[in-house]
Formats: sequence, C-alpha cells, structure tokens
Amino acid sequence: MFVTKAEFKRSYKRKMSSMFGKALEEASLADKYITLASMIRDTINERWVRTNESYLEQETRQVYYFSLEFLLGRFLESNLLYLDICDTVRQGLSEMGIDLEDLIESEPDAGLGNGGLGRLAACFLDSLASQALPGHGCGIRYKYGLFAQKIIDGYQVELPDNWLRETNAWEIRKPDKAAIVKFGGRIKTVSDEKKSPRFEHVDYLPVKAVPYDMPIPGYRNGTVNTLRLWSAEVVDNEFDFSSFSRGDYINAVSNRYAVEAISEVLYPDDSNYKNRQLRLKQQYFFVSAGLQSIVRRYKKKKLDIHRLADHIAVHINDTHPALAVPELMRILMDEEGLGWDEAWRMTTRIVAYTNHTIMPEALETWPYEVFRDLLPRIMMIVEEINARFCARLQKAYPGEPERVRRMAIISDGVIKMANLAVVGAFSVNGVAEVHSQLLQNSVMRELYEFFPKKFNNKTNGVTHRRWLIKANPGLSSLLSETLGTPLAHQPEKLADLMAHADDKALGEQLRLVKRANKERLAAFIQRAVGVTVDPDSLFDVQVKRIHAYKRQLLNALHVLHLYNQLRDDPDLDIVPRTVIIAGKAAPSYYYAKNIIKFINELAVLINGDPRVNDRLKVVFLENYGIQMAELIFPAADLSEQISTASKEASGTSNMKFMMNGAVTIGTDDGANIEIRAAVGDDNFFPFGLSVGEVLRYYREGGYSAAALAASDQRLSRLIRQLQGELFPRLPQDEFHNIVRSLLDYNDEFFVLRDFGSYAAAQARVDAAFRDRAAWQRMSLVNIAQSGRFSSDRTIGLYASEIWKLTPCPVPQRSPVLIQK
Ligand code: 26V
Repeated sequence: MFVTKAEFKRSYKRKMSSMFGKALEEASLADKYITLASMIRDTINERWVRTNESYLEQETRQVYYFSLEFLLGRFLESNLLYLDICDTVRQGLSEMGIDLEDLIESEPDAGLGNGGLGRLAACFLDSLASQALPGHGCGIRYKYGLFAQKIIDGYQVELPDNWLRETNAWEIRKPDKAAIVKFGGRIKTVSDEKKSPRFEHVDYLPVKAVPYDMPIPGYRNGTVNTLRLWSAEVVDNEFDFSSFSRGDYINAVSNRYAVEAISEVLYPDDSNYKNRQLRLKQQYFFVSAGLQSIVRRYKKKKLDIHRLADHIAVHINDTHPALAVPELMRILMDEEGLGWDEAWRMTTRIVAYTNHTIMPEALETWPYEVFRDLLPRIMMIVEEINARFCARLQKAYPGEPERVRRMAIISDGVIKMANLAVVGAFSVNGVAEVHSQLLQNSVMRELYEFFPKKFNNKTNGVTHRRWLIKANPGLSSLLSETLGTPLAHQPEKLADLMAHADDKALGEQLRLVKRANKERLAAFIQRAVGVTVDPDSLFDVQVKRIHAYKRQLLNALHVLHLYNQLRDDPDLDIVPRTVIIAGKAAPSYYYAKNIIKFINELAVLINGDPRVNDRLKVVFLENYGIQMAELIFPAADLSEQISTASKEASGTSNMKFMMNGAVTIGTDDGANIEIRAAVGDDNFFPFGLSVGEVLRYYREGGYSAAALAASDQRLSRLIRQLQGELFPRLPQDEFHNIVRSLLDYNDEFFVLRDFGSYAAAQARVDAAFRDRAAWQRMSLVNIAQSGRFSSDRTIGLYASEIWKLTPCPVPQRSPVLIQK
C-alpha cells in the first residue's frame, strides 16, 4: 500500500498500465475509476484476509444477517474515508489532472433494496464492522436493483436499474464456493429396518448458487467483514443435471433458462404482499445457499457440528428469509444426520427474527400447493414443525381450536411466515418501543402469551459515519472541533453538545454550515427541475417511499392550503418555505402514483404563480435514493414524519434528519416517540391522533370523514379543488382515487382528521423559524440527542442481548499512511 502522495501517483500509473495497457492521457473516465477502485481493493483485500484469519484463529462466534435487501449506496468515497486516504488520493489525482469528484460520481448506486428495511441492513453491516464485531451479510446479487424513477409530465415512469452494466469493482466472484439449491421434484423415503427413514430428493431442478463477496470495511479499525450475495446460474455439471432431466428432458432443457431469472430483479413492492412464485424461489435460493456455505465453512474448521449453536447466529430481516428455519433443520437432519430433537434444539438457538411492519397486507403467506410443489422436502419439515407446535398448543389450550388455528403455522390453506419465524426463532424483536408493544399487545398477542420470553425491542439506528461524517463533512468537523474529540467511534459524545446549547458563536457557525448545505441542494434543484429556490427559506422535507400510511397527501394538502391562504390574502406574512418531496411508488400501487402526480401538479401551479411571490415553492425530486439522500439530509430545516400513528414501525430517516440538525414535525409513531422524548417538547413539533386514539377509532368507529370535511371550510375547499376545480387542464377525474380514499373509504389513514392539528403545528413551525437564534438552538439540541440513534448503539444491543457476540479486533499493522 502506498504511503505518500508521490508513491500513490507512481502506483496509480503502474496500475493503470497493468490493467489497461494505457498511459494516463489515453485513459477514459471508466479506466480511471477502475484503476483507483482496484488499488483500494488491494488494500482492503489484505485486511480482509487478516480479518478472516483472526476470526478463524480465535474461533469467534459469528452472526450472519440474512436479508433479501441491502441498500448500500456507493463505495468509492466511503472506502477512501474509512481507510483514511481521502486527502492523499484527492491531491495525488488532482496533480495528475484528475478530479476525484468525477470518479466518485461515475459509480452507480448499489440499490439492492426498497427502503427502510434494506437501508437498515446496510447501516447494520457498517456498525458491525466498525465495532470489530464478527458479523456478515447474506443476500441476493440482483442484476437489476430498484427501478430508476423518471417523472414524465408529472407521472412516475419506471426504468430498469442496470447497475452491473460496468464492472463492479467491489465484488469477488467465488465459483469454487458455489452451492446447489434444489427446486421441485419428489421425495423418496428410503427405509432401513434398524435406522429411521432417510429422505431422498429426486427429479429436482438443480440451481447453482454462485457467491459474489463484497468487503465491508470498518471505520479505520482494520476489520473487513463480508457481504455474500448469491447469483443463480445454470448447472453445468452433467451429473446434477441428469438427475433432473431423467424425468422430463425437454422441460429440463427449457427450464434451464428460467434459472437465471431467480437473481434477475429485486421486487419493487414493499407495501402489498403478492403471491409470486418467483419471490418464494428467491427466498429459498439465498437462504439455502447461505446456510449451506455457513455449515460447510464451519465443518472445514473441524468443529463439532453438535456445537454449531455455540458458534453462529442467523438473523432474519423480516420474514423474507424465514425459510432459514426449515432449511437449517433439513441440513442438520438430512445432510448431517442429526435427529429431529437435537436439530430443533439447535435451530431454535441459532435463528433470531426482526419484524418490520404491522401492516396486515404486508404479512407474507404462501399457498400450500405453491409451497409444496416448489419445496417438497421443506414442506414436509414445515408440516412436522407445525404438527408438533399444534400438539403443544392443544395441550396448553384444550377446547380452543380457534386459537390453535390462529396460532398455527399452516392454516386456512396457507403457510404463515410470521408464525413460522416466531416459532423457530429464539428472539423476536420490533424496531421501536411502540412497535414492539403493538406486536405484543395486538398483532402477535397470542404468540407473545405463549412465548413471552422471546419478545424484545431493539429500536433502530442509523450509521452516523455515512449520515453525518460522510454526508455532512462541514457539520462533522465543526462538531469534533467543538467537542474536542472525533465522533466516528463514539456518537454518544454528541450529548456533550448540550453544554454548548446557548453558545451564540457556535450557533452562528452551525447556521453557516447549514446555509452552505442548503446552497448545495438549491443548486442541485436548479439543475434537476429548473426551479430556483431561496436557501434562506425554510427547507421543509419529506423523503421516503410513497405510501398512503406515510401521508404525503397530508403534506400536499397543507401546501395547497397555504397556497389558498396566499391567494386569499396577497399580503399574508408567512415564512418563505420550500417544500421538498421525493420518493418512489411501487409500480403497481396506483394510489401512490396518483399522489406523485398531484404533488407535481401542485408544483407547476404554485411555482408558476406570480402572486405567490416566492413565499412558497414546491419541488418533487425524481429518483430518490441513497446518493440523493446524502445531499438532502444535511440541508433540511424541517423533517416531516407524519405517518398515521401506529403504522410506521420505526422510521429511520427521522434519525438521519435529526443528526443533521433538522427539527421534526411528527406524529406519535415509531421512533418519533423516542426522538420526541429525547429532545423534549420544546424541540419537536408534535401533532395528530395518538396510537391509542387511532386504535380506538378502528375498534369502535365514530369517525366520519365526510361529516368532518363538510364542517370545515378549509377541507371542503381542498376536496373541491381535488375534484378538478384547480386543474382545468387535466381530466376531471384525475384525482378521483384520492378523493374516494378520503370520502368513500372514510379516510382510513385519518388525513382529514389530523389536518387541523397538522396545520396548527405548521403554524408553530412558521413562528419558530422567524427567531433564527431560537431555531438554531432547537437544531443543536436535536444533533446533541442524536447519538442514541446511531446504529452502533442498536448493534451493541443486538450483539450483547441477542447474538452474544463480543468484539474481535483485528491486530493492526503499522499505520497505513503517513501524510506528506
Ligand atoms: C415488505 C414486503 C411485503 C410484501 C412483499 C414485498 C415486501 C418487500 C419488502 C417489505 C419490507 C417493508 C417493510 C419495511 O421496509 N419496513 C420498514 O422497516 C424500517 C426498518 O425497520 C422501519 O424503519 C420502517 O418504519 C418500516 O416501514
């Protein structure tokens, strides 16, 4: 590894010539990027090898985080930052006439996730590595990540995200570590008089799972953990293939091409469970490959299979990898020869489960026949797990067949994945206090009563290294200077900032940092949508997936209400406000797409109306993702966290905003409740129905949206405008769906019910923003209290309370770099 700038330049040119046979002058941008990335990878690889050696030597307990989604973002800049070579490289490149920014910008985002759940997995990997914890990721190497969103005439259009078009410099293909995953076929029972029967899987379709490993470096600590992503390939081995083709040769050959479809594309729907056989294939594919490789590696170490549970934990991110339970049983029994009882004791000591949603429409179930035909052996095991569980239930609850049916894993003709996960895991956690309470008291009440000790809470967190240090270098250096300590490994130190809450000079410096970030975002907005926004205006931001329960509609209706007020009273004194909204809608979620159109129509109307006179601007930014998020959070003044109480399990953007000094306007939902408690009511703008009130309405009724709309002039006007009055150019039924959701479906998400309370809270925001010093203080308190929402804290708790994992620091060599 290079040590000085001069050495860096020399090795860079050498690398360029060895990789591309080119001199610098002839190199393309892509060549330059790959050259740099490969140099960094060489350094990371050394540490990767050392980390693995050190885990092996110390026989440390390791955790594997199984997730169908990892929303990683870009690597180049963070890897430079984590290796502490950013400045040397930037200067060295610049002396060779290369702008590091250009290389950073040329890297595609690894967008292998939908939203909160996928990004959480990425933050967790960062915290594991940065705290020297032996924890690795396991997932799918989708050829296409989450679709790219284009806005055309105000409508969302989806384009494929071909992120692997260029070579991915951050992965290593390991064909020698491939595993075979078996689909379909039949199970033959082979009986032997003395022994218990064996099960032989025949006529199956073999799929080759090839791992691509990505290094996950810790922050300047020498640790490099592994994210193993599996890719589906056709089996080229004649033996494996012939066992399948014996049944039906023609189909066997044509089916080969269906194989690659398994790792082709990430499902973009995170709102509604749909029974898609390909998704079940994806789930079994990566779970089986992942577990096979874990067991194989464990045995290679010559460790005793009977002690597997002492050495590994498998964490499942939602129910998507819940097949880990029967698949681990299968491996332990069919391949390792263990009996049922021992295999079950081990499995239920290894698997832990996190639930991320209570929305009933998102709970996964698979039709019995689909499951049985695709996974015959797994079906047998799930049936046995279910039979044994039901026997226990019948004993515990004699004469209550209905309760047994509700709690069973298989009932009503479907396999209930949440029930399977709860029964098979030793730990079940929600992602914020209120969410965990809801799981225990309502959604999973009966399972909780039966397994009270399994349930616990782990409030989400986000990595402050990406979301503060990398995304907001200005703020990050001001904070470490003020506190006299770097924050990378001790986010809890942010709390010391409270001692500086009334420091006016610091307040002013913080204001300047925010102002610079807002200018940067304003320039981006200008380029992206051609709208000029004033960096001195209140930047009011809502960025997240578009969902009815997240209530972008409430935000939009309030914007329209402000506009109405401005038109009614041209001299109205409001704080100039820039409302920024971004997020993707699931391609088949028509309501959500309609909301996007509505926001874009509002933007055209308001931004083009001279009477508004720049007091209000509306911007919808297309293709929200990790990159854009890193630009947005540092520039926000107001964080919109306005879900219907009880619906948002935790939220994590709320934490990223807070960390960057935005103040929250929010409902008492998810982690908002904990954020509000941490900063105090003076530094938060609460509004809306509480969880208790929402649940009471659902239980007892007593809400009439139509009556409310009729009795409130502001609301009836908004509804009339939605019905077409405001948009003469559009078909009159353009927003019919939205109106129907409010009136015909009685406003399931209480948008109209919370409108008054929301508008009043926004008026308090308006008043507060006028006193810049007071606002600055609120912002500071939010930053100071954000340390406890670092994923380091969350992962610390997972490690100590669930996984029983202790740090295993990798012996450091001499410092990598002496800056000259
Ligand atoms: C759910 C489903 C259900 C239908 C089938 C396809 C599919 C794909 C993904 C998902 C995941 C949605 C769940 C999710 O992202 N939950 C979010 O998790 C965050 C991290 O815990 C949490 O902060 C958010 O509140 C929660 O909405």
